Amino acid sequence: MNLDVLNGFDYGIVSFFDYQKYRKVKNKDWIKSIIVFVFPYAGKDAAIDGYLTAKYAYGKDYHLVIKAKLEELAEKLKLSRYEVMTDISYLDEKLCAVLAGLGKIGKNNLLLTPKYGSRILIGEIVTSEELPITTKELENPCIDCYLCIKKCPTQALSEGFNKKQCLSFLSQTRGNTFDLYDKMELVVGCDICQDVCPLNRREQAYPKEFCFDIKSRFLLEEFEKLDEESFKEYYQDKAFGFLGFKRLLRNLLVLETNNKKLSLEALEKYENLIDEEWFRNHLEYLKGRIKNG
Ligand code: B12
Ligand code: SF4
Ligand code: SF4
Repeated sequence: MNLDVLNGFDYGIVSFFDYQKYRKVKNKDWIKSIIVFVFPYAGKDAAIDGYLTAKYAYGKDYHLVIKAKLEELAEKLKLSRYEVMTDISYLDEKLCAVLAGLGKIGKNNLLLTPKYGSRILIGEIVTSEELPITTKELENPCIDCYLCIKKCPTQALSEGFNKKQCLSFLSQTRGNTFDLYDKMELVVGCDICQDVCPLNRREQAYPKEFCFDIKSRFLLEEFEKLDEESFKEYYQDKAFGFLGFKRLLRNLLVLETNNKKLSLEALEKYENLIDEEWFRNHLEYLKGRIKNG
């Protein structure tokens, strides 16, 4: 098979058989190869007032962008049977990338490639074709400087990776790990362990679809004009759209409290807006913080 159409993309190929030595996947016996791709994204903070999302979510939803690119490539390759995936995948994508020789896992728990560092998103085409594998021995680009571990505000990387302490996880869940919310700085996700990594210092060229757009900047006074329906419509092309209105409102109220911009009276108006136990618990926690100054 002529793989020339992949020129210009950062990819590697691993056999599905080799992948399954580490992680078994049920009912996918037709798959023979996985073509693993990495796509860089923005490295600089957007210079704009307001609360921001993590940089992977600056532009158009990467699920849509990457899947469209991979679909186009798969068509051009004339693969007889294939699937394209990113993130929402039955594969451990970092493991795929490591096995395909694209990089190694750094102390920040992320795939680090020699070319881009860790500010990349991973996607794959799985196919029934036997393709030439690219697996190769690669030195780990991680220089063991421990900056990611030291600078993680919640110590989520101190003993391996503890997702329950990770701010990225907390920004997505309704859970009640309240003692860590005061460390939250972004409305969605967290960039700290990547921002401090020396391997991420260089700004990379990245797909234009990942350029910052204004939907990744949040102001409470604008956001509260939305409701669940209008939220869905407005953010349908953003990677965080699936989180929904309530979780993002919770995050914004946390950030306003962290920045001492919210008064008890201002908080009270949200009490009748969302009549759900988890949300009320979060408001109680925020009230406590405001009362204690
Ligand atoms: C669930 C999830 C999360 C959850 C929980 C992650 C977790 N590990 O529990 C939360 C919300 C916390 C999260 C956060 C983030 N995520 Co996330 N996440 C995922 C998702 C959907 C599944 C991850 C998972 O559970 N994997 C299974 C577990 C077992 O693996 P793991 O512990 O994460 O990783 C281990 C294995 O890969 C293994 N491994 C790797 N190589 C090898 C080699 C061998 C030989 C062996 C045996 C094992 C092995 O070691 C790794 C480290 O322990 C993946 C997409 C996917 N389908 O893979 C994206 C993914 C990992 N996330 C991604 C991103 C971008 C992020 C964030 C940076 C987003 C942000 N800015 O906030 C943060 C980073 C936090 C951090 N420092 O890790 C990218 C990572 C890109 C990269 N450079 O690695 C992925 C691949 C999505 C994508 N398509 O690009 N994420
Ligand atoms: S994403 Fe943030 S909270 Fe999570 S491990 Fe990295 S620095 Fe820590
Ligand atoms: S900050 Fe240092 S220790 Fe952490 S992943 Fe980057 S190079 Fe490795």
